[in-house]
Amino acid sequence: MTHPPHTLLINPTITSRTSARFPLALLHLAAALDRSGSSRIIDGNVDRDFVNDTLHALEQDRFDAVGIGVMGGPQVAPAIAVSQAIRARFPALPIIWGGYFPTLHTDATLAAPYVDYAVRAQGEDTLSELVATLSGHAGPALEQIAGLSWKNAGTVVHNPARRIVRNDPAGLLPYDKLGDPRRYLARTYLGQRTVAHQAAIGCRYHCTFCGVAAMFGGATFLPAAARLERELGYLKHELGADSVQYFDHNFFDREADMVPLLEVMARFELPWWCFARADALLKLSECSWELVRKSRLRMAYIGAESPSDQMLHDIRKGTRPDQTLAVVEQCRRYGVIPELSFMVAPPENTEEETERTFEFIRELKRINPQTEIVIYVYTPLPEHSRHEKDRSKRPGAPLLDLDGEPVVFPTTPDEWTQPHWVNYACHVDAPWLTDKLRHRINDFVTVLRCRYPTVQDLRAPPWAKRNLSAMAGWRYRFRKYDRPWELNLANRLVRLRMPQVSGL
Ligand code: B12
Repeated sequence: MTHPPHTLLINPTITSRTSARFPLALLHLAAALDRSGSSRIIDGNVDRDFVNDTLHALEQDRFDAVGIGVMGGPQVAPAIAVSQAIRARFPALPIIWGGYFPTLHTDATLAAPYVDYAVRAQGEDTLSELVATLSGHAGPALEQIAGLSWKNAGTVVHNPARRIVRNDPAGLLPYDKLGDPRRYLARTYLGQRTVAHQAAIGCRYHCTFCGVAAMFGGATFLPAAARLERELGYLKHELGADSVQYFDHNFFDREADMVPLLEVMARFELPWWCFARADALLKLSECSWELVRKSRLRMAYIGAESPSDQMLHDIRKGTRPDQTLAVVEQCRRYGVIPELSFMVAPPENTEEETERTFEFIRELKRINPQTEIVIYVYTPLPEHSRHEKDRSKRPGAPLLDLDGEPVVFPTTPDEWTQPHWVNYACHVDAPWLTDKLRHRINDFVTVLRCRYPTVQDLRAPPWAKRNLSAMAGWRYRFRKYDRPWELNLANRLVRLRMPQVSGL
């Protein structure tokens, strides 16, 4: 007897309860699974005892498989914890990992005894086929499921990649699977009830450092305007959302294709935030800027990465430092706050590049003091993580640690939970970073964020921010970044927010 597959989907805890946003990956997967079966979602960001609740759900109900979404960094440890608990209590139940971690580190994922299947890249169709097969419900043979990696008699098999497709679900995402979806609306800089949404998927660029390029290999699909309209209508009128954070990998794609979406957004007038590129914003026509204004874009997160033409070329970024300078000026004119991210301490010319970046940031702040700055350490992906189409294109020099030894990446999920590898995945530390430079970067960031506290911080009262800014003034002006003990002390009292850790 076969039956329609029933799947349990889990988002292991990665952030605080207040920073929890819709688990969009699981909602998309559930929409696909429910076409020929059924599914349930457990979100560890909201449900803080999610391991026990998972076991409880598995005792209560019969599931054919468990799908776990895993992003590199702090989500790996809770993903292991829940997988091990399931394996111990329900040894026969298939455990499937999907998302960025298993896509970028497939062999490491399948080296773990508590993972049976790794779904690479876009998951809707691969997972639907896999659970149909596992439940005996007329699914294809395992070797025919594109995008799947699996274990066959002890060896790991990587099936061919699956083509990325436009994934507009037929109706609304199944938000009601999350209990009360209003729990996911939050007070942010954008509004009292900010909601997360992803309109387009993928990105047409091939930046060598980026997990998105590794996942999508240059493919991107914009949604139909009708879909955006349907989702925004529900989010605004049913849930009461008053602003939107768009998770699109790169919001501004080709202008002609964007206009129908911007027209929808201009009708809803929900203040918004998105990821964008300097070149795309600079190319936008006056008409489109008018739509951007009407739709109330408040902040655009732009990967500036580096002030160096050479480095931008080597990482295949496709933008130039002069475009970064121009875009902060342009954003000032249109009343949009640019939030620029940089990657300091690259493996080559480590100190020199870092100091140049600090100077470049000062220049940007002179042009547009509202510019928000996010600083990451440059932690390139291992060569094997890159998309198969991009492997060996502009490879960097071999990565060496401080002793001149080649950097060896972890080969199991457990190794990826070691603090220095979690820091690597979060772009806050690298094996070639000296203590001196690590302190220098931290000190610069402290002085900068005290001198210019982020508008995204709603916790610290305005007077505290003003005091901090005044205290940091002389250090910033005279470039006396080293050991800002008084700012660290004041900061501990005020606890300024870190957008790079918690998102908006
Ligand atoms: C929201 C978000 C977060 C949230 C958490 C989300 C959550 N899980 O609750 C927060 C803010 C906590 C977060 C944190 C981090 N994030 Co984050 N995050 C995102 C973001 C913006 C959206 C994710 C999303 O919902 N996408 C929409 C869904 C539909 O797409 P998807 O997740 O890719 O899902 C598809 C597939 O991946 C797959 N899939 C996913 N899960 C599963 C599960 C199963 C079972 C299967 C079969 C398939 C599958 O199928 C899905 C549908 O096709 C992405 C960028 C992006 N636009 O995707 C970055 C992104 C995923 N984050 C990233 C990173 C690196 C991080 C950090 C680890 C580091 C950092 N500094 O940014 C931090 C951790 C910070 C810390 N110190 O704690 C990178 C990952 C790339 C990489 N190299 O691994 C991304 C791509 C951003 C980027 N461009 O660099 N993040």
